[in-house]
Amino acid sequence: MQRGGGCLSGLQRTGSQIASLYPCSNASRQVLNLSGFWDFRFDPGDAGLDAGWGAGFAPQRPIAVPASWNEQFEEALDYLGPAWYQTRFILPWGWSGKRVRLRFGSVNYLAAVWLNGAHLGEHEGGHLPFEFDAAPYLRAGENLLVVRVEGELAPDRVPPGRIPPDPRDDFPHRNHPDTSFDFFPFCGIHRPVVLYATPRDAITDLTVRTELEGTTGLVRVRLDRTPGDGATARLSLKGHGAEVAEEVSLSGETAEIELTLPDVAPWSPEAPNLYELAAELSRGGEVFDRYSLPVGVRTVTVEGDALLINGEPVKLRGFGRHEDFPVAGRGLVPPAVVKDYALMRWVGANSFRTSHYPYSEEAMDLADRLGFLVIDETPAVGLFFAEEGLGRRLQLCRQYVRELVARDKNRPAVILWSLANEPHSKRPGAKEFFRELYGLTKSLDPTRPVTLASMHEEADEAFEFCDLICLNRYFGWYTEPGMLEEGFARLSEDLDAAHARYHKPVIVTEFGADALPGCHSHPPEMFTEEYQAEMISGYVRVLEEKPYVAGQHVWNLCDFKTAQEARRVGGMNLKGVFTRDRRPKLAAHRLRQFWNARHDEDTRKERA
Ligand code: GCB
Repeated sequence: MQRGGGCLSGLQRTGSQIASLYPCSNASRQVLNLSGFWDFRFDPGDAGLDAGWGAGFAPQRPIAVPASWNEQFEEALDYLGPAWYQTRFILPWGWSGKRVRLRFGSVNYLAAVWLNGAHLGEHEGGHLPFEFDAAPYLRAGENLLVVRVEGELAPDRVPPGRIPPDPRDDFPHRNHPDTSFDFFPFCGIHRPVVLYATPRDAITDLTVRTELEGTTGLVRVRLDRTPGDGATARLSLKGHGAEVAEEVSLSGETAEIELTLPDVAPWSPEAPNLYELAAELSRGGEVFDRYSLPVGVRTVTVEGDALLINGEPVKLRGFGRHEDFPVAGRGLVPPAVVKDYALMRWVGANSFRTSHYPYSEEAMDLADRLGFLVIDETPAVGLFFAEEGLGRRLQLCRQYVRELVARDKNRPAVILWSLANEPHSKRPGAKEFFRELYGLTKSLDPTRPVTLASMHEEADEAFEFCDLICLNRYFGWYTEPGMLEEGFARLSEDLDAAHARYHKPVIVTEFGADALPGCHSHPPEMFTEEYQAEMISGYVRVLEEKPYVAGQHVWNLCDFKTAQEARRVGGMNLKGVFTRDRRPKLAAHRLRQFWNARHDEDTRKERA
């Protein structure tokens, strides 16, 4: 299929707004989920804008929302847009006069949105939510929502693609589609689209920060609301046999309230205790808006060589992962979310990194409930620092940090922000770039350590702006191929050197080997299940010996789809310890032996 150019220059650029609180239904709020089968059409000649498809178009075929389009239609695997979606819905009874917002969980990569022919605006970047004020454009009865999606790869986008080859490189690395990263650039509406109604006078945000003082939990909450007349804000925390509440009168748009929980039940991976925080706004004794949020009381700190949760050192054991599932692509598949947590539990993992972009809010909710520790990563993967387009890439990264922190700031499971994966940060511009992103992240959330994952063996200037350092390592695979013992020795030396250079805790955020399921050899050879199992076991042994290593994340939980290239059999990265359809390879069993003491302990607790 031919590719379209994809430029929205003909449109007035009106931005979307940052989305924070996940929409909910209660006595003052309602949600209309628009997931389902929408009308769809490809637009390879990019004719839709001039033809006015924003006001509605002649449908070509149905498509499932949420899901990527690439695996739903066989001729569209590597088609990256533009494409058009539309759906009709009836405005629920009683919504006129309310504050109504249209919220997208994730559209990859560029979304332009029309409601009843009016252009609401655009959003750039996948994996993060955005929303629009829909109220002025809604009609009683039937409404038409149209979305144009475009996912072309370009050097000034993040993540970037189609990067001009370096003329000094005499054997340039080629892949198709031409990504700067190693996962398939799936396109489409990937997470639920909802319309939600609140009163006009409404709570717009809650920011929760927790501290522990001995056995007492302190919960500081900032409440934001729409501009309005004076009101009373009441906050209560309930759970684990306790209920505490505070009230303040509110004349402006924010209130700061502190709640104290004596004998708190802290949140931890072993006991992911959650309290229900209920916020209410009232006037004259009548409650007119309310919102509830699960809250886990816990602290995260870095001290010397250790990462501490609630003052206790923790060692992360887990995986880098992908949102990737047959047919749905990068679209939300709730049963796969449940399954992946079950597989991680089965292996004995306590953590994962949202490599290489933020995962769905639905998946993050489960991490909070199940007690997984999460390194929450922005979509900044494959960054390069050539001058051209650098300003734009920085602007996008800043936007992603703001959107990510707004979305996930209240989650106890999120213990670290990761600013990027494997930036090509040896260029001079990289240092200032990360100084700025680190400063921004700390200003938005001073409570969590900040990091990024690097592939560099020599000094990485970007680590100057990290509270702990994350290394991706493939000795015995990309280097020392077929020579496991040499690989383990280099790993050991490399880690000691990195620790001596930075004096910060180290997390090895990637290590692993491709294994074709069912391919065996003795002695172990590359691409066999034995080689993968031996390599992972050898790494775990080295990592367990280093006191400053605060975490080990195997790459990857499951095999995943990627761009086609000579190293990737069948367009797949086969470093999963489970297959793409979630069957274990030898390495999964081997890891379980290493990590299962923890798993058995968890199972005993669950059964008790
Ligand atoms: C890496 C990247 C990851 C790749 C992996 C690999 O360093 O961070 O995205 O998939 O290596 O398998 O090559």
